[in-house]
Amino acid sequence: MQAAPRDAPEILILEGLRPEIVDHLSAHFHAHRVAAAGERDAVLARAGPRIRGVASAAHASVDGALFDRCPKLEIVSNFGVGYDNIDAHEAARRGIVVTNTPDVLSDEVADLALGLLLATVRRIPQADRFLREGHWPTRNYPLTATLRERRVGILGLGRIGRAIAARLEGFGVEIHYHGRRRREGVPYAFHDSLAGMARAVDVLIVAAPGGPETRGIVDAGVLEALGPEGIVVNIARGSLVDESALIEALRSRRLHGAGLDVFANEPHVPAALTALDNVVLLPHVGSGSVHTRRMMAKLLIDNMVSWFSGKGPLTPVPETPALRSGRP
Ligand code: 8YV
Repeated sequence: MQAAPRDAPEILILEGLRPEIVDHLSAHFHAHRVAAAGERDAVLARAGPRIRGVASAAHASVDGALFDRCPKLEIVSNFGVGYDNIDAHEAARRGIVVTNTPDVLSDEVADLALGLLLATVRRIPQADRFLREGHWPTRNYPLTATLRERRVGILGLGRIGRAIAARLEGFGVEIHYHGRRRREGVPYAFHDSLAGMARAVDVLIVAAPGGPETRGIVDAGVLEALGPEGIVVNIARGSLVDESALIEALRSRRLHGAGLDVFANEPHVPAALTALDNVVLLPHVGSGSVHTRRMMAKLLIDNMVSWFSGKGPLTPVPETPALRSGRP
């Protein structure tokens, strides 16, 4: 791997980024790597005052404490479309640009959402286990619930939500959505309250951003409103769902099932959840194909390179002021 030019900016690569990304960034920049959270302090003590860029990923928090230690920081480039790990308002207040990786992962995550939905409704992993355990010669696999005649509500009709809706159209289900605002030119039923949508549907797909505004909004009341045939699929962030209420609803069969790719305290998943038979659980793999992770890595690096070549960031988050982002 080529070495960075002598006058290249110094950057910090936070925990959780894969070695290929570290190698690529190291070819463009003088990179200081924090391989595990415990190393952060020592790396910042050594290099913090010279750091101009930060590369981050989902579980690495980027906040005022980090900004204080990197007074020359200009840009935070995040690996992932979700950036609830970053205090983007505080970054904006300090004139620091934040970028994420939108669009390149929407189709991949939407594919997985549909996979999780089908796996949950038709109990695909459970059927696979049944066959492997040798039960088929002695009895038939029990009949399952169906996607037929279901009404699906999408929480958050952003890029990923729309990609999910486009796929759902092919499944012949009724599509509803709830979000901060009604989307123009969208043929799906809009609900101005989440509880209202939950009463109208029996599948809830969570596709809205994490962060303080959405914390715990899928609460006991919403789960109750979905009803005993209700299914929850979450490919967004675990923080949106009251996990204890979800476990209780699933355990008491007041909710039929759940397909979860994300959890409140990743990578730790409560034993109360793994003990249940009416859930399909994945280790946060929504965007996790070789193809899509490569595209996300490229966009993280391109944002950083573009910024330091004076061309502005490619995909700044909405909190980043237009002036700093180079947008008109
Ligand atoms: C990544 C994600 O797994 O894009 C996101 O918001 O959650 C996922 O695509 C994650 O960001 C990896 O750090």
